[in-house]
Amino acid sequence: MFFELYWQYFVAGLILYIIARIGYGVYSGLQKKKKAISGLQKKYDDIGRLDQVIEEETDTTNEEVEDDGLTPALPKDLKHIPLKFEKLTVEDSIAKSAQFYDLMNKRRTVRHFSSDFVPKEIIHNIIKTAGTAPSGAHTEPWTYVVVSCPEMKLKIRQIIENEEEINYKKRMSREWTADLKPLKTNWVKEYLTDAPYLILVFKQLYSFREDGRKKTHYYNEQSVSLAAGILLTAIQVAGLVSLTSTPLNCGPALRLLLGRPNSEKLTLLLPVGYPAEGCEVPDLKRKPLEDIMVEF
Ligand code: IYR
Repeated sequence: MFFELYWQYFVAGLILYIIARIGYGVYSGLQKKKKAISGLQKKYDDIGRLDQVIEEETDTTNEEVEDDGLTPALPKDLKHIPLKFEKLTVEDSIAKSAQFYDLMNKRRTVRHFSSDFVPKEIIHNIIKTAGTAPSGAHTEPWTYVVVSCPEMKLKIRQIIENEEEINYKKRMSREWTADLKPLKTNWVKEYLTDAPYLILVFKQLYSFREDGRKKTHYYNEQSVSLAAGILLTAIQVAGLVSLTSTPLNCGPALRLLLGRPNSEKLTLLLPVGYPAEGCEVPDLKRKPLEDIMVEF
């Protein structure tokens, strides 16, 4: 038979094939390792170069640093001054924190406003207070647009009611509208023309320095959220009420109406003033401390 006659050749062929496969495996493994090593080498080289760049950029004795595009947005020689801090006694600290909690615990979201006059000075103080919020690299990425002009308030109301009707009827899920039922909200927003002031909070995604270069606003979302918390607190301290609203799909139209640039996005709209006579709010309960805090 053919196989009986030539079996030695078959066996030799098979052995050669196995040796070739093993050889190729070893070779390609070595190639892969070589590639990985040269990748790592490149990475280290890049890090080395980066270190060198950082070193050069931070070398303040080098005058050319001014033109390299890495000059900080804040003054390079910004002074550091002693902190103004008055230490309270423990008793005062306990009393003040408890009093402040009582005041803030009375804060309620109000949907029915009176049109009673509120002096502008109060609104200015409130916004100055919001402007004390911390921000990423002290970029202060916020613009507060205060609207008291009745025609402008009406235009804002029209934009919002048109969109909110579509939101309630089409865009919001059935679960969402069901969850809002107990709060008795809908797309009719009388407060937008009743309240003496509307404060629209815009977050600035970026801005420009005096020399026209772009200024990055790090953590603008968090910075504006922190400022909004302080804004609500200042409104409460001033004895006024507000409603934290986030008009869905109205941002671009309101931004254009109010002449704000493309670099700004509407984050919140708050009517601010006094509550309407006989104003009611939902009887909501707040979570107790043990449900919102975990201690170690
Ligand atoms: N923006 C709508 C819907 C709305 C959504 C939530 I979440 C609320 O807590 C309340 C309302 C409105 O202002 O009616």
